[in-house]
Amino acid sequence: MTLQIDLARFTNLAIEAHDDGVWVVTLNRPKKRNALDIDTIEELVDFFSAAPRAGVRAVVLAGAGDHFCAGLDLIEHHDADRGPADFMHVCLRWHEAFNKMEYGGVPVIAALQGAVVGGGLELASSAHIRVMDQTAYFALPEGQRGLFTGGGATIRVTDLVGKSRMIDMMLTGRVYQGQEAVDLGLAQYIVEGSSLDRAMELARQAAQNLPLSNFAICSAVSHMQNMSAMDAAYAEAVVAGVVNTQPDARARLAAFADKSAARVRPNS
Ligand code: 1HE
Repeated sequence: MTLQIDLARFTNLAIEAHDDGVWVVTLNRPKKRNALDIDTIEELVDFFSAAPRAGVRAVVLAGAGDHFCAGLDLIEHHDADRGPADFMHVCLRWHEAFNKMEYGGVPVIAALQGAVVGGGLELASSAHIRVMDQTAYFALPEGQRGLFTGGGATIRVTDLVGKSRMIDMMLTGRVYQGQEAVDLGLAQYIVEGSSLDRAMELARQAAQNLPLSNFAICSAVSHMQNMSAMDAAYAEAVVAGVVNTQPDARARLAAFADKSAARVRPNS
């Protein structure tokens, strides 16, 4: 049974479903530079919990306005004057949302522009593919604000750029942008025009894969990073046993055998 997602529930996220199974999820508080408040995180948890069972074939995650996301809502955090346990629980909800994205099995492609900073970078690094435009820039200003990362940067940003660069970003507020950001792994694509257009193309491409293949690509790879090499190899064999024998794959294999399927060629 396919789960229905009630779009009327969402106010901080603008959500559009397209016929090809690509859903566009837009952080929609541009006046606040899409800062992540409690309600936005809860909406991300709701959407990404439901997406794998709602027929969503790929998600483009975008931010409205000139900036993708300014990170933690610093005004809400200031006004709430939270204690340690309260903020620990805030962070655990961020992890819930971002883990659902990374491990949910639905491809998530982030379309980035302007500031991708603090928690905004933690959010972007939970996507499977990041596309940046020429205005996008990445930073971890937590150190300067008297804060520390709480939404997974110690794991995901370190994974992208390495421990020393991550520590440098936090200690000095270093900003990465342009081709250098791609070379470091903060984004996989940089475009002259709109990152949203390119992200949509990539999402449509990914949405043509069989859902079970995408499920494995977008959850098994992440899970295997957390395992020993021996266990990961075992898990890979089990996942491949299920995915590579799926009945829906037979038509694709038959098309290769009868030479009607596209061949893999170098870029022209
Ligand atoms: C905000 C936020 C925010 C903007 N929380 N309200 N993140 C940061 O340290 C980044 C903080 N933000 C900025 O550095 C800048 O706002 C931007 C580079 C993102 C955009 O600059 P600009 O000139 O376009 O906008 P602005 O004038 O600074 O802000 C416009 C409005 O957005 C203003 O509100 P207004 O009601 O006065 O109009 C700002 O207050 C509001 N705004 N950013 C709340 N972050 C789980 S731990 C994660 C820890 C972190 O993420 S720390 C990093 C926090």
